[in-house]
Amino acid sequence: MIQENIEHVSVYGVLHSPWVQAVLLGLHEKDISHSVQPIPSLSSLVSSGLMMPAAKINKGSWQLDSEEILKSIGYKGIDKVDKRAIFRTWDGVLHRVDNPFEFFHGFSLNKYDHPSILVRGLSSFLRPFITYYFFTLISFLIFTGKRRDPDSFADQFLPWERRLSQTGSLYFGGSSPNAVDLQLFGIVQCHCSIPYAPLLETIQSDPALPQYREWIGRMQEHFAGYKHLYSGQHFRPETPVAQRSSFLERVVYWFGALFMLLLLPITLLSVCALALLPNRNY
Ligand SMILES: N[C@@H](CCC(=O)N[C@@H](CS)C(=O)NCC(=O)O)C(=O)O
Repeated sequence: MIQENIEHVSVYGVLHSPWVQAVLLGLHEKDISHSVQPIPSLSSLVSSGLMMPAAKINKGSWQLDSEEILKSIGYKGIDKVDKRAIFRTWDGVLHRVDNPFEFFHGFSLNKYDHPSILVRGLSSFLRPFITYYFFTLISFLIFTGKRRDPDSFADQFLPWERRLSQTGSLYFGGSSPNAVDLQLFGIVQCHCSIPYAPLLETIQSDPALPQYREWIGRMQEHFAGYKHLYSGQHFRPETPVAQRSSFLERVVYWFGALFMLLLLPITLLSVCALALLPNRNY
């Protein structure tokens, strides 16, 4: 349901999540004042663990699910067939833990604005917990056989390639992006933020995907002023790199990561307890 008179939206989430990206792209496009926090509020932690994105419109309650959040800020919903086809383009993302250092490094670079240096410092120290959580979750999904690589990573993009050629539209939403564009482009940001080379190279150069690359270029132009664009380094037209944390914030992040490693049994117990909360849809 569309929410009227939106003054400010608080978003909890990590910039490597496609669904968080979709929400942030929507807020940017609608020019809605918003802030992003990498650590959930206590109420959202208790009700839905570390599930992201969560958004709070004005002073309302925390709401989950990117599509629902996008609907609240004025986008139309996505039909079931499209949803499944969007989700398929996520294949390959579980490879991001192949190199644990790259995974933690990617998270350490995330930039979160907050006027207070104390809050920024504390969130840099606590953020590694979220990284441990996702590292464990993804490793668990791999361990339980959820990662099955296709013969070609191009296949997952073909329905969208065909749609662009058949309609001749600039965007999946027609003359302007809709929620489908935002979720698909959110997944592109996800693939580019901690890249898995075979997958990224497929999107960049597979001869079966010319329209999809053109669409990525158009989206990059459309979202030129967006602060969290990771694809701009990998696709034309080149756009500025997503904002990065300061050196000091990174030092605090790695200090936090080391501290939690020294407390590994406690870190793992907390990660598992949070992973057992409901609302997961893998
Ligand atoms: N359908 C949801 C998917 C959200 C989702 O899967 N979020 C992942 C991050 S990409 C998450 O928070 N997982 C944590 C968990 O499952 O506990 C949406 O569109 O928001």
